[in-house]
Amino acid sequence: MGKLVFISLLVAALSALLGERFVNLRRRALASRELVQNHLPNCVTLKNLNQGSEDITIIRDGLAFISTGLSYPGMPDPDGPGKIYSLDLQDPRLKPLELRVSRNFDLDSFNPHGISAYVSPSDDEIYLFVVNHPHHGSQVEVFQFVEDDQSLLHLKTIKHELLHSVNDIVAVGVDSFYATNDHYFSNTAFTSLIELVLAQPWTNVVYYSPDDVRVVAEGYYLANGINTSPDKQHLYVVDVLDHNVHVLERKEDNALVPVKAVAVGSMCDNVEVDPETGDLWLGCHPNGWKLFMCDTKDPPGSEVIRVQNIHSDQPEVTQVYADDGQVIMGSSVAATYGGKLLIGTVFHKTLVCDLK
Ligand SMILES: [Ca+2]
Ligand SMILES: [Ca+2]
Repeated sequence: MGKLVFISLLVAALSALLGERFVNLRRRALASRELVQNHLPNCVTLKNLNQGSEDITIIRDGLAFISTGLSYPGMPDPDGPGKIYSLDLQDPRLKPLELRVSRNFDLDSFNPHGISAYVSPSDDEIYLFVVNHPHHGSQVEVFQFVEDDQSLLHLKTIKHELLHSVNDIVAVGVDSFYATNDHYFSNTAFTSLIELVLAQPWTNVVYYSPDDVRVVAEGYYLANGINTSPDKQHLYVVDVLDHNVHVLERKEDNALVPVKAVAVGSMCDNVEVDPETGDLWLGCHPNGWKLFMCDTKDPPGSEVIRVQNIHSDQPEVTQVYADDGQVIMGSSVAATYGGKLLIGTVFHKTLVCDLK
């Protein structure tokens, strides 16, 4: 059965069963609006990164890590297994490099999703935490980045029943992190669709360390991107379906206390934080319905939103880039360094633009 036929039947059945309530839920879940083009100068697509770049993170000196080749229920499948690339934003050639991975790791089933880099303050070693969905499961891989030969040394795989549907992750130590679960059930195309149309606040944030794993925040419709403030005292959790960034305070025992929610007016996905200014950069989906349908004749657009002064009484929310899908479809992440903006997508190209 075609995707459109199946969805139409499901929507008709749920409308009959739930009436007005379902219509309201669906409106919120797949909010759509017309997009006015808002382009930036000197945009170019990055070589070899046209099968998605779901998550990107930039560490010191403009070194970016990029996850590519995500296979996710309901989205177009990539040609082969996923990969991790690095990109030196100080090098004007802007050439992404595929990172080699140590032999003890199963590359054939590698399906990387959210990523987070942790630079150890004691020895400056760089650890890359990668959400992985081999065979559509859910686990976290911890790698050490070996800069000299641009490779990743696989250190360990972390699995836990609370990490059942992980979307994104933020490392807070060499073996500790916070992660979002984007579904209540395990993530399959069917449960994904059911949860999307029912739009219930069933998803959560989990804290993980080797001797302490627990749910530390919950009540999100679809928890997605997660990151910390530069001083690591606050966490930002992006809920795609309620169109908010949730600000939480991090306690000594790693518990989280909700502070406030900041409306961003779009279905935002991953969040990167500028280490100098503390600004939040969000890759967002302006039209959830089009993203879900993935029809290249009526493509999903892309939108980048910046939030400044998020801890003040009046955070400034600005749209920095918007495209109707002719240039780039399904933006999931945005990250900046040195006046450049990198835009990654769930299954399409990767763009780099000048901010001015
Ligand atoms: Ca991330
Ligand atoms: Ca995400």
